[in-house]
Amino acid sequence: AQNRLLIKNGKVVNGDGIQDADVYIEEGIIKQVGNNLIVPGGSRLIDARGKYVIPGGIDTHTHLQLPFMGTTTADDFYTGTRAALAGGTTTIIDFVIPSKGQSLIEAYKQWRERADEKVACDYALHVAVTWWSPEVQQEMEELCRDHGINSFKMFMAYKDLWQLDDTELFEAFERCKQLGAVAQVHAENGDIIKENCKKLLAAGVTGPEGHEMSRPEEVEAEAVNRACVLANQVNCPLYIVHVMSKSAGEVVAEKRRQGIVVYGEPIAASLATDGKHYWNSCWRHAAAHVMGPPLRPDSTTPDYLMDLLANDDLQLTGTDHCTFSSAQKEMGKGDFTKIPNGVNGVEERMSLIWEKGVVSGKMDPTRFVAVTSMNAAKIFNMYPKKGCIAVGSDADIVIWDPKLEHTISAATHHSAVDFNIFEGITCRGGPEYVIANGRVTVDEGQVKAVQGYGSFIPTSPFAPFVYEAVTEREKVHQLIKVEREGRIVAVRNTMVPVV
Ligand code: DUC
Ligand code: ZN
Ligand code: ZN
Repeated sequence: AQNRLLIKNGKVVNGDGIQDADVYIEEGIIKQVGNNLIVPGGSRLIDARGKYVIPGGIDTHTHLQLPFMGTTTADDFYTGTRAALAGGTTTIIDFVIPSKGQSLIEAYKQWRERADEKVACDYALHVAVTWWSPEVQQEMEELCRDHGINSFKMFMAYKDLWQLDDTELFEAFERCKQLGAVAQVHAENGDIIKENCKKLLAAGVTGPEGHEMSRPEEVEAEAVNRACVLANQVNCPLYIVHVMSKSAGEVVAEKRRQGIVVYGEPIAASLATDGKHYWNSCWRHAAAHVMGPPLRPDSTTPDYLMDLLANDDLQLTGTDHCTFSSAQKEMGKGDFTKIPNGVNGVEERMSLIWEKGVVSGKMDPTRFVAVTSMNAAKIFNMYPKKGCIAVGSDADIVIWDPKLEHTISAATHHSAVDFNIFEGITCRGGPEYVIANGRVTVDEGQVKAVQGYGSFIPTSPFAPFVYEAVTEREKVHQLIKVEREGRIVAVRNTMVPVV
């Protein structure tokens, strides 16, 4: 009976519509959606009258158990996924980050080992490309073919650690294009950041405010623009992670208007708080907000990004959940460049977007589902297994109570970190039940996460993995030459049907 669940009388919301319907779940899968369902006896009944029945959230961007800046994040794959479930997120996508020179496959296996035994909800992985060589290119193909990876993230910042230069970015985008993988970028100009940091420290600016001053928003916008230009040279669709500023969001919107395929991911932090905190007189408070790219001192930024998200100039949301305790943040006392970069959000994202997106009147519940779940599932090729409530989909479902009121606080959150950057924000709307793979993991508000219950969700690239076409419908990537009046006027990568 534990495996059978009937959710009655709710409003079922998908990214493309709302219906009054009941949902019947068996063995972790949605078996029926409709009215007057005939279901076996002994099923548990949940009454969702007056509530929304929505697909579990997908957080496109987390860093759990990440070794970074001389320490390791406070949340591991258990506490992080437990916090995710508590907030209505049932799938996370974490980043494998190989160290410079490390085999990507080896790093991938490390992440799988860390995560598999701990995750309380399902997870997928992106792989970061932190250095560039023929071996890396080979391993990218292997990861796509054999290991369920369909996205790669390149860093334009963190010089001397993870940053790629423009030639490497160009080649990496070309490789993603060939593989049909999603190319993601952390868009900030790492060269400028490094120079600005030196100048600020020399001038005696050592506090957390120096972090923002060293990388103002034009440093982000320039990199977003450059990434779009580079990716467009090889016809590669592009995904901008953590869109943090108005000007970065504007670049994405403008490029899309020009017909460039680019997706923008604002995060809980950029949608719900701002960079004024870096000037807070309490060092610990200010340092807690240090993340890369930084939050913006312009306090109109969150509302602006929410508008772009509502009208589809930006498409989906993550959190960059990457937590460090106050003691860990202290490592940067006296030198802001040593403050471990990262903030929380995996638990708060859904409620914050509901409060500041839906309750504010900017978006309706279907758009909320699109930007918190469906679009992520589509872009990372997990749809319709994830991202919707439909027969055959995974039973990842949240009963969302618009009347539930909750004030965010470090005293009550589920993350292992001792600070919450959203402290004191009241959200009207939240998860009453969270069902992950058919299991009730939040039950009338009580969190019942189980370590190791989640599994790895392999994702495959969109382009077929075939270089020798077998059927007419298969496509390969080829260099095409465009000739006009006997002269070559363009040489580009493109997808052409093979006959
Ligand atoms: N930014 C962060 O704040 N933390 C992890 C890595 C990153 O790019
Ligand atoms: Zn990043
Ligand atoms: Zn990140």
